[in-house]
Amino acid sequence: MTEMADANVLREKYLRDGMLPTIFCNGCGHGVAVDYTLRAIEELEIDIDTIALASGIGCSSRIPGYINADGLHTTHGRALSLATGIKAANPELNVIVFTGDGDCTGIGGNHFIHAARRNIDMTVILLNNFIYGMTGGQLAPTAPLGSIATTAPYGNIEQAFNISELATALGAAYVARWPIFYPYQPIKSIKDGLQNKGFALIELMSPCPTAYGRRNKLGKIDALWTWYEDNTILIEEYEKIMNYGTDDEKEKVKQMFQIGVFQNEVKAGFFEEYEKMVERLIERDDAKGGGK
Ligand SMILES: Cc1ncc(C[n+]2csc(CCOP(=O)(O)OP(=O)(O)O)c2C)c(N)n1
Repeated sequence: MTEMADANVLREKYLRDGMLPTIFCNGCGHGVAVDYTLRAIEELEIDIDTIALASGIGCSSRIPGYINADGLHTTHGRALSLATGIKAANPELNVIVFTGDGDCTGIGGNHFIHAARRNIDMTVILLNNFIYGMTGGQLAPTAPLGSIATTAPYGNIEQAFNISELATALGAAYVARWPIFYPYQPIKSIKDGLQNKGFALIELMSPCPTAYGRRNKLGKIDALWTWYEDNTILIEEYEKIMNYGTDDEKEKVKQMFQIGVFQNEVKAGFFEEYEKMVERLIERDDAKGGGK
């Protein structure tokens, strides 16, 4: 592990001072995601001018505004489409998307499914706080069963999206999920995602004490962090229990969020495949006499 960069140095180098302080509430994990991303960029020595950011709408989608890189703050749920356009226009760019669970899997769900299926070359940092934070706490499609939200005052009765498993099933090249309070693994995953040529999803479980926590008896940050501790399990541990555990242990871990790296494949992203196709067609036309 390289030595951790000083936070003030990162702030000076990468943040737009005039945009600070952020809109994030006390105890929100979104600012930590900014820190992890900047550390990943710094450790990989990526020139910030080669980065293009995109986001939709929501607290998490405000992040590109704080980072001194070119970016698009787009419409709700459409960050991945705009990011696809950026990558198509200039495949040299490192495209990073910041999005929320509502933005990406609620209103933007279909775009997410197809961007992952097509393995579009980009890094998506999805901040899953189980709720529509910015608009005051409507139910998100990721909210666990029983969650209280403004639109679910008697408890959520809908099954939740398992975002990382969905992306894995769709064939995204890189997929990882970490609670935000793990300091090293998310940075490593963001680095791996940035270096991966295909669609990289890093789902960060980010607490929202204001819109989710207060309604769910998790308003104090230590209660939320304990909840994450109690309700997450490393993929390797999960598999061990499913193979060798008792029935009770298996039932218990099935209710938990698996965390870790779900998928890490080396395969060409969409635009690399596209370039190859163009080359094939040029060769075919050349063989036919230059298309004359
Ligand atoms: C088309 C459209 N529908 C609804 C909204 C209202 N809206 C703005 S942000 C938001 C929810 C964002 O939630 P999420 O993506 O989970 O991000 P968070 O704020 O929790 O980080 C909604 C519903 C909008 N701006 N545009």
